[in-house]
Amino acid sequence: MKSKAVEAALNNQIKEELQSAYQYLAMSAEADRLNLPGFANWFKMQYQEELAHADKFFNYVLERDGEVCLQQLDAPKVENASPLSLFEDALAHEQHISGCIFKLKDLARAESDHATDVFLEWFVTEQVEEEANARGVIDQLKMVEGNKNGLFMIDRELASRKPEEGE
Ligand code: OFO
Repeated sequence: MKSKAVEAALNNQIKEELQSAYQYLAMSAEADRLNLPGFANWFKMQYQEELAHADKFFNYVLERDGEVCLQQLDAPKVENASPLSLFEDALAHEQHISGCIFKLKDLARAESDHATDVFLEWFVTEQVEEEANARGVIDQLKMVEGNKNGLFMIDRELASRKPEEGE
């Protein structure tokens, strides 16, 4: 790639996306432990989506004749989770990822890398959706305030999430 700084930042984003996937996989296991199969499904779908995001960055670096440099992942952290804390953590995580994408976009512009700037547009839009999805579930969980029937209904709804087409 023409800009080594952009190439390094894209490689870092591959790691961020894989780290996201790893984190959501751990959250899926935690939801299963809490006997919430719908939550477990939702996080498993999210895990798959993050793998697809990592793949998009991976393919893009190669397409631009860049060098892919994979980095070490950290162990995911999920401790003393509750249904609400899982989604609050998911929202905080997505906000972190949005920040990464914005920084990457700023860098692409500073380096006059127009192709990368355009490539990142998809992720800017995707992050709006990712944050809104997590926020939506948080709102529902706050509405039912731990009521078992309400939680059961949210779990049923989250069980219906399917893999997205083209992800
Ligand atoms: Fe959750 O959007 Fe990628 O990381």
